[in-house]
Amino acid sequence: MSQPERRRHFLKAGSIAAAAGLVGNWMRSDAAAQAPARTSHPPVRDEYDGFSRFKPSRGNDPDSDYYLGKMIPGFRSTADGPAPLEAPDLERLPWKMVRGAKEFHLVPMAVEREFLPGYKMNVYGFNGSMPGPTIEVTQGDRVRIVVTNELPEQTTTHWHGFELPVQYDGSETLTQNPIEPGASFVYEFDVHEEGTYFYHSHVPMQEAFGSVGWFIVHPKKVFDPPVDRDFGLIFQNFFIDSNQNIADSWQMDWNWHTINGRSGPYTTPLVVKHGERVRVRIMDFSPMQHHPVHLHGHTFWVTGHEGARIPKSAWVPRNTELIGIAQATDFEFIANNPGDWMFHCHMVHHMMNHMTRQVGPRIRQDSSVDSYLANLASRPAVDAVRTDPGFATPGYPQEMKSMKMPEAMMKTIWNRREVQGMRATWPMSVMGLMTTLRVLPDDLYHRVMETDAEIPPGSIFEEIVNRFGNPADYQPAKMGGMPGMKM
Ligand SMILES: [Cu+2]
Repeated sequence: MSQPERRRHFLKAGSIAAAAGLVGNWMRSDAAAQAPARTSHPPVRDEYDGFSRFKPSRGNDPDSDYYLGKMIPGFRSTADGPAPLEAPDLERLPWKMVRGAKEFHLVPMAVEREFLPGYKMNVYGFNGSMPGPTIEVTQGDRVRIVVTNELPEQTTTHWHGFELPVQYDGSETLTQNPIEPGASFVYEFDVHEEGTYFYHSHVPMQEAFGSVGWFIVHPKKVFDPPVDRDFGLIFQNFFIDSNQNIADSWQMDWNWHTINGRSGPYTTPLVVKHGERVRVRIMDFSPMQHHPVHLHGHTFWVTGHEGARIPKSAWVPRNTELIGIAQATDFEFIANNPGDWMFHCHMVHHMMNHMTRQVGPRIRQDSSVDSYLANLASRPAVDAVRTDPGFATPGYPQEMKSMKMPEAMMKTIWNRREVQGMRATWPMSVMGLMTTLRVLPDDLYHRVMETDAEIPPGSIFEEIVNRFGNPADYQPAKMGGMPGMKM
């Protein structure tokens, strides 16, 4: 059993009684059942200078601390300490206190990472994972990181952004000798800073191969207002030829794109409760590409780059933020708009997987674009079963076709708690550097994340439309005519 399966199995026994009760509520259509229940949160003020945490709103006075939810407190109290980082699909690196330092063991190694179900790619990572496991400490900690090289070649590990004694900086040959295969090197330093950092190999080709991981430092004094949820997403690009499963780090082009080591639609949605204060930390560890990261349905504040939260007077409201290579950006928003929202890099080639198989000539060989433009009725037919006829300039139309999504792949994509109740067709549009932000009222959050109730595709989304949208204009998902898609 995978970890999510074990969790579902474990939860099943305890949730049968609760689920039976929920089904009753679920089927009712009276006003009381429709009202969002917020019983699991302590009471908070819903309105601040015209900004409601439970209504999408541009707010009122732009000079107000509460404009666009800027300083709207979360449900979490500062006394609870900082929210732990959630990096979907990545583990946290355990530590033990040894001689006054938090001691971590990090192992650079070759890793097989399943970008999509059935697409197992050979890359470099740490401790069996690409990206590596998250190091999470508190400002003021002393850390000792024992790095044992299990790569077939020399390496060093760099602690990106830290102000530390130079002999621990991990710059190969500049500050230390390379760590030979099988050998270890011990890094030890005090962590003065706070914020969003990461570690990576300092050998360029190893970086291009994926050797990176989060190094998150929580501030000693919790920021006010604290966030309820704290997510970390690492964006990466690879070139992996159509008949290969080994990344080619010499290429100047990139056809596979991952967030925390998975490509959409296998990226795991960020699921939050309606009204929560959410921080997302995004880091671009692509070899050669910047990413304009765009969130639908919300306006977020850019609250920091690399280090800790910057003064609120310097926060900038955005819908899209360009994140450069090796840069980390933090943003915060109030999840005040229920729904399943696209959250993605806006570069079109980054919104697809393995695009060499998906567009243009491979499915429309021998079709002339010119003749189509001269006569729009003569649209060339799509041949989705044609196999790799070669490269030519893509023609019209430009709709992506023939991404193979066999039944086993679809089952794996759907067999995750976080996607339950999304529209049946959602996997067709969430690809490459794309994921989803799900903002759910408390009762629906409970149903998706904390019970093992049967949740039909589309049911949670439809319920949100019923409560917050206009059900008369809602279009249920059409399941016919999608190539390769069997559900
Ligand atoms: Cu991009």
